[in-house]
Amino acid sequence: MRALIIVDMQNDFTPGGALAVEDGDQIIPIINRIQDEFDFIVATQDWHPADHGSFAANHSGKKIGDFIDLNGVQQILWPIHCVQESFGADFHPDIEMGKWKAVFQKGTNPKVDSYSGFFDNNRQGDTGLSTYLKSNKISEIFVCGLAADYCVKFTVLDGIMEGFKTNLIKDATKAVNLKPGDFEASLKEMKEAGASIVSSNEICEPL
Ligand code: VGL
Ligand code: ZN
Repeated sequence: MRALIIVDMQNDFTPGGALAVEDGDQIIPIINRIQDEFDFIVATQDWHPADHGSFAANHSGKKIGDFIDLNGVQQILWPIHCVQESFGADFHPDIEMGKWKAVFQKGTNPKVDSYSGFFDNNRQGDTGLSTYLKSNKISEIFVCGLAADYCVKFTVLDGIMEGFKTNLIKDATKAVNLKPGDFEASLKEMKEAGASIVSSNEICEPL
C-alpha cells in the first residue's frame, strides 16, 4: 500500500510566517488535488517548545543563520518558529486535513532539532512514523510539503533508510534556498539516495 506524507504545511512556513518559504502557499492547491488520489495520508508538524535550541534567540550573541554545536550535532540557527500552541504552528487554513489518519509532531525536544518526520537529527528520538506506516502495510511513500531542502529532504532520506519505496513530488514542495541552488542540490541528493522524483501530473489530473 502507498501513503502520502504531507510535511509541515504550517503558517510559519508560508508567506507572512516566521520562517516563510517563498511561494510556500502555492503548493497547497496541488497537495489538495493529490490528496484525492490517496487513501492513506499522514502529516508532520514542526512543534517546538519556546526554549528550543534551534532558535537563534535562545543563544546569546548568536544570530539567525549562524551555525552552532547543539549537544554534539551541527545546528543552523533559525528564527523563532512553530512554537507549540501558537498560530504559526497551526496548519495553513487552506490545506485540507479531513482525510489525515495521523499527525506526527517533531522538534519537541529542546536539546535537538528534528527535520525528518521519522527521527531527530541525532537519530535518537523516534516519532513513531515508521512503525505506524509499517503496521498499516505501507510499503511506498510519496512526500510533499515544506521545506524541500530541510524537512522534506530528511523525511525522504529517512524513508529510504527505513526501507520504503520513496517518491518526492517535486512540484508539491518548495525550498528555503538559504543558498541559491539548494533546491536542485536537494533533488540530486534525494535521487542519488534512491528516491524517485515525480511530478503531480503523474499522480493526478493537472489543475
Ligand atoms: C523546517 C527549518 C526549521 C522545515 C523546520 O519544516 O523544513 N526548516 N524547522
Ligand atoms: Zn523547526
